[in-house]
Amino acid sequence: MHTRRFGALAALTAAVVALGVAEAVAIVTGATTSPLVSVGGVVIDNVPAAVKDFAVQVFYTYDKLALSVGTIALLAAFAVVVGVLAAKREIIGYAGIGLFAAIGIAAALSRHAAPWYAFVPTLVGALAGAAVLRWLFARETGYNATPEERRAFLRAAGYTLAGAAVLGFASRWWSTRRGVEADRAAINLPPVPPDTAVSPLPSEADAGLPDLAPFVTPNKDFYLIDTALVVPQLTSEDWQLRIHGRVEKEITISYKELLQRPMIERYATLACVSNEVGGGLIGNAKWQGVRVADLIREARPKAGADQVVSRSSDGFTAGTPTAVLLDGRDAMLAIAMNGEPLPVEHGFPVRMVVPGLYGYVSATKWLVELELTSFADFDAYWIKRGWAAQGPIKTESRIDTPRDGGKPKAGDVMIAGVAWAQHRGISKVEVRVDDGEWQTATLLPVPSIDTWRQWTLKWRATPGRHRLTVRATDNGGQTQTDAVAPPDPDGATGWHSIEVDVP
Ligand SMILES: Nc1nc2c(c(=O)[nH]1)N[C@H]1C(S)=C(S)[C@@H](COP(=O)(O)O)O[C@H]1N2
Ligand SMILES: [Mo]
Repeated sequence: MHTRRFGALAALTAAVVALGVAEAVAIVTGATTSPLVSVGGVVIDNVPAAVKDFAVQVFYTYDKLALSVGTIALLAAFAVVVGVLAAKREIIGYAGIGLFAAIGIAAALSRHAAPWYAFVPTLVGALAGAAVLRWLFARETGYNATPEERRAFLRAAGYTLAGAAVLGFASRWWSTRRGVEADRAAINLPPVPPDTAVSPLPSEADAGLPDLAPFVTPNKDFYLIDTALVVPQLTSEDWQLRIHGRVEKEITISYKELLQRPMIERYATLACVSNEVGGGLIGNAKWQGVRVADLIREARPKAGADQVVSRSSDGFTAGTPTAVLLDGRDAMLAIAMNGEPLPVEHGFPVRMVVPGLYGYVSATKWLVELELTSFADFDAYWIKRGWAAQGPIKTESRIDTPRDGGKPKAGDVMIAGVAWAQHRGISKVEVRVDDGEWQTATLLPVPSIDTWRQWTLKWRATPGRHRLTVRATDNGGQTQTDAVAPPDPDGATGWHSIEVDVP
């Protein structure tokens, strides 16, 4: 007979040992075989879209951390309940561990491209957890223990718990930061021939104002959106791309072979369909890579193959119109971002970049497959979850400075921001102060129609509260609509508007 408090402590220790050992074993078998990662992945792929959008909005890209913390908290609560029951009947403890193992194993085996041995980390972890539970229960002398015995026992349990937690975190850190970072650091990017390289940016492309998004977004500041609970670890050695499906000729290409193909370099602005009006899920980078169109033509698509599904190593998919990839725009398999090999979290070793389309229908990171199919035959990841199959980027603009709620001094104030309509280009940006006339802003130069464009407008600010509103017009003459729409299903619309208080 044991106390409830003892039962809870013993079960908690067993749970931490189980998870820590599973993480350590997962180093050998691959991160996605870990119970925490695979259960988290199942949750990410199956939560209702509304809950996920809410989480993305609340936690931005920290939603994964929130998910991990939430999962661990839930597990701890589960362990405590099981432990309390097990204090009366020890067998309940093993039943609880068995349930935990069944869920972990089912999740691990269900993940994309799961190896047959994906059950091993959870199984070994569960056995270790059960052994610890037995050990703790056997050592505890229950109600008759002397205070010394009790303290000695608590110490033993505490050390076990702490040791397992450290083992788990160290393993996680090791498995996500080793190999692939070293591989990435050793990559020598092939030179880009002058005729397909970008010309140096004119210094006037960037007004360089405080708070204004720089024309080129540094990699460390570039927004991150993906469904991967742990960043897929894919070395350039392991990487290969398979082009298959409705093609005359299937193609498989290695990283080495990819690097030997003609290289192009382009500036292109990526945007997320989930970006709210005025939001920050957009960034501009210089990409280096290989034209997708050349590879697709070599594979010779069959009639009716109107969709190219790009698939990542973790099973994410995006569906891009074949016609868009072949229409002459600089769609590429990117290997470098702003002059360095793709950062691991941005898709190392290879990702797609397609100017003009939102990321969810084009920008697949950790790319391993291009499958020619049709829109009628296959719905990609976000399409299954209700988002639009076609995702051209909408014409939008944003005020970066002054800031919303800012207090600029009366007199000359520089209003500035960015406007974008990728692959159509921006022809005009207008700003309105309160209910005044639309005033035409100065447009800064851009290297192509595939990037955002900075704009500036000098304003003689007068004391009081003012509302500033911006709207852009693309090269097709379409002015950004004022109709307010949420991101779901194909991108937010409306005018960005801010308020300032001029003292
Ligand atoms: N493998 C994979 N690629 C992906 C995604 C993903 O979830 N998994 N998300 C897409 C979405 S929705 C966007 S907006 C872009 C974001 O790219 P970034 O994280 O490099 O900014 O990646 C795209 N590529
Ligand atoms: Mo996105």
